[in-house]
Amino acid sequence: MTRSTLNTFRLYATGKKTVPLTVEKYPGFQRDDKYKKLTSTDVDYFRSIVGDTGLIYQNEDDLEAFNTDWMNKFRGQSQLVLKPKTTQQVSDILKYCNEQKIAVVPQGGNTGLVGGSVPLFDEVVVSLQGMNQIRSFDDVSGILTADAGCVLESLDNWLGEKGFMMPLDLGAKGSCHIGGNLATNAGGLRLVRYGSLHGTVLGIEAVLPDGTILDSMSTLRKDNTGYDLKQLFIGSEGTIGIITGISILTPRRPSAIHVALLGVDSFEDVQKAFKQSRIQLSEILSAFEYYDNNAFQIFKKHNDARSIMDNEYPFYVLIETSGSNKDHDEEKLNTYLEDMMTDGIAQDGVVAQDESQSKRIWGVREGLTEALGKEPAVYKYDISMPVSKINDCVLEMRDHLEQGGAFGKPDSPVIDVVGYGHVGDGNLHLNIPAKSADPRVLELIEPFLFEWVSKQKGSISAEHGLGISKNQYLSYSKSESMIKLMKTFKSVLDPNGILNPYKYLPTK
Ligand code: FAD
Ligand code: 2HG
Ligand code: ZN
Repeated sequence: MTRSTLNTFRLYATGKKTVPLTVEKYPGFQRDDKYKKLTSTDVDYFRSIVGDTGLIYQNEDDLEAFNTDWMNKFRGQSQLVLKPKTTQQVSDILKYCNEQKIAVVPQGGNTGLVGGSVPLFDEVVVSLQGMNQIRSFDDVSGILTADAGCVLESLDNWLGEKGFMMPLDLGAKGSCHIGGNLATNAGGLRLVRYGSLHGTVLGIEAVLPDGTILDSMSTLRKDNTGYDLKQLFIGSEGTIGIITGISILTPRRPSAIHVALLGVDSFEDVQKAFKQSRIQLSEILSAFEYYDNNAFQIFKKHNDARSIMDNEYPFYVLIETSGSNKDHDEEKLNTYLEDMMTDGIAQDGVVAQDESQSKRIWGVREGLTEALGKEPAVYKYDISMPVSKINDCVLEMRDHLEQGGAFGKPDSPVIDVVGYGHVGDGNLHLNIPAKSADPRVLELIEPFLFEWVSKQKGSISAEHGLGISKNQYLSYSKSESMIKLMKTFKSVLDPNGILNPYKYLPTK
């Protein structure tokens, strides 16, 4: 690929950092000329659909938040954001874009971590933030239907008043949309208990690129009639349709929640603690998370963290139980913790005594992403593998970077290699903070890491998706014939390739 035609290195000042354009930072992308450049006639047409207040056009200040991703790592150049309020408006927009061959980026809460939610060039952003109404709730079955633009935390709070909860939870809950969660097949902190969205989502409403409204808003738990088309949209990252509505099975909100933190000496012991938690806590276990001490040091660097424990340990394990009988759950958790300490598996253990202590314990785990984001640069990997390999991956990456001369000395470009994640799901978040975004560091990490993951028969993207960060590496996790079939699906559903171009599937 040739270098982008935009030759001037434009910098754009956001709140804290200066974010270069993605196409300047990662040369090699080129705008595909098959996509039409916007004209004033197009903008007038869109205005006729969404009205004056439903669009942002050529206003750099207002466009900035839609062009720049959460990490301040990717920045596109869209001149137009559309904010439809109804499914029909989404349909009218896509129909026109398809006819005119105007490229589109669907956007939810823009908290994605793989650059999928922002444009590269001048793609039109279709933001779902104006579609945020709850449609129905059945308190017998616990089935919720809602617009795709509802914020996850708002849905959870709304359900909370009715004694229910959302079956997924993540650090970005205050901003991410349920539609974005489906589009990325987000996993999060409680997947170990409530399972993946492939199981809890019962139906979707989506608009295809040609404007067809696919109404599959089933509220049935059982429905074996034909191909389960909704599954194709879960994790499709805005490449085959815009999700406008969702139907989801929500569990009862547990009345007794307990949170504990363990200090552990080795990853072997983290695994032992996990194995035992499934035996002793079994049906009340709702989260089993870990972070290493290096990750904790980065958290402390950026937070005024009062210590939860007196000493520090190589690894920390966060355990949450959710049940309906406080005394019973407390007894189970205390016995488990006592056993962990007696058996020498945990060196220390703390159980939160009230909600504020629970929040403090969760705050460290959930705050790691934000803390790492405050480092000058961070290479972020979201991979899955057998649980036993999780820490090997961190250690081997440290060695590899050290041998490559990028880590271990005061003047090394890499600050640290840290690991944390969802142990219960075999999901490691490997983060490598660095003094700057340095191509030599990136060349050392990739494809070394993907080869390593592939050897373990793991996945190069466990829960964050592919976006623009991982699409070229898909073959490390999927066979040639699977990728070919994926490309066939894409071309059938989006023959003009207008939806989220340059991303998700390999372009090379
Ligand atoms: P966006 O970022 O706006 O979009 C993500 C992708 O989905 C893009 O490709 C976009 O085009 C597409 N998309 C969005 N909405 C739609 C729609 N309605 N129809 C079709 N396509 C659409 N992820 C996890 O899996 N687990 C975690 O624990 C987790 N924790 C996080 C913690 C923090 C602090 C942050 C910042 C992110 C975290 N994430 C996590 C990543 C991110 O929050 C999730 O991927 C989330 O599901 C994205 O939702 P969103 O609404 O922000 O989508
Ligand atoms: C989490 O589990 C998120 O906290 C973000 O998936 C992971 O920061 C990351 O790499
Ligand atoms: Zn995660």
